[in-house]
Amino acid sequence: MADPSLAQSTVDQKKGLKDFYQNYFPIGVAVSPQALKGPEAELIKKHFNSVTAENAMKTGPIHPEENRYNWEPADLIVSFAKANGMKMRGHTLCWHNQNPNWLFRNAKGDTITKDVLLKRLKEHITTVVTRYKGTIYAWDVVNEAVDDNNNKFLRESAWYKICGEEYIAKAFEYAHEADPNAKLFYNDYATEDPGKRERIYQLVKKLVEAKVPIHGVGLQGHWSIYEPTDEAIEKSIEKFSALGLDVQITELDVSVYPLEHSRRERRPDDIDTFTTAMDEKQITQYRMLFKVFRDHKEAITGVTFWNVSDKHSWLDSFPVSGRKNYPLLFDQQLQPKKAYWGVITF
Ligand code: HAH
Repeated sequence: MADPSLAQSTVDQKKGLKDFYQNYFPIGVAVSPQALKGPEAELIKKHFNSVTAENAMKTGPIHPEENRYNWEPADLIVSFAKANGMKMRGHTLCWHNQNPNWLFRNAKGDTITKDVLLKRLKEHITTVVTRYKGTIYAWDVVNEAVDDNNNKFLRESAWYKICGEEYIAKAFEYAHEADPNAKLFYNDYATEDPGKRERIYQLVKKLVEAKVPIHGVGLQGHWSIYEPTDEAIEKSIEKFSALGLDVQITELDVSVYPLEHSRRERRPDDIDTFTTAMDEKQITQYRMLFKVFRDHKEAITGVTFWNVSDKHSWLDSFPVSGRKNYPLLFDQQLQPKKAYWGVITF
């Protein structure tokens, strides 16, 4: 392949990612309210036509106490999206992580019953979805409910332990009641792993057959320069799409390290400089990914990056805290990387 950065001298510099992809799908980005000021805001406006709150709409941050919602950070992001004519995806209504302490317990500190938990879920979903009705066009309703272990099915989260499988269908029903026009997604990672893909498929198929209001599957897309292959991703896109569901890539980033899914301490051999070899592999991987996405544009209704630039990404602290990562298309100075030119030349 010719050096994609050569494109730099030939393409219209005013165009951003979203413009190169206008005939394909919206290009989104996960943001914090801080990213909506200064140079990052300019970068976001130039390149993206959809936004997601990285954290601000998760249950812990937005609903810290039973009778108190913390709307401000989420509202700031929603206003930014509106002011700039961008679409907005909601993330996320029901997850095993980043929940407030009060959610699963009563005043005495005992675990609550299924009845009470489903009431809380309904109240939470109704309140949040209603507030952003008409603005948020798609919601990640349930995030990561499926277990990573091939011998298990659903993750043994507090949701599952208290309610059993039913909480999943209920979450979709509550969201649909609150905003019948919103597109409702089941969202998960490692969707290209054969075992996990099959388990997610079984779950989603069951929901579709039971006429639960689910409209799409989100493939998070936390990938790496080493994996997955194009065949694995195509298989996932085609399999979920065949259920009549929209498919979105909801949390895209391409780590420069092999994938690991559990937290661990940094080791002396965890060198974290961005090498030329990583750069080269990242160009190839990003080009491959976007080719697959373009080839499946009939199935794919959105591609969202998880963070703006290498200046800051959640992968700087996960799974290895303190190990710098370089997973995005813009570098630490917010300049397009070689992989960027690779993605926009096709
Ligand atoms: C995602 N989990 C979450 O959906 C998102 O809300 C968060 O901000 C970052 C990542 C991904 C994940 C993983 O790749 C491996 C293990 C657990 C979770």
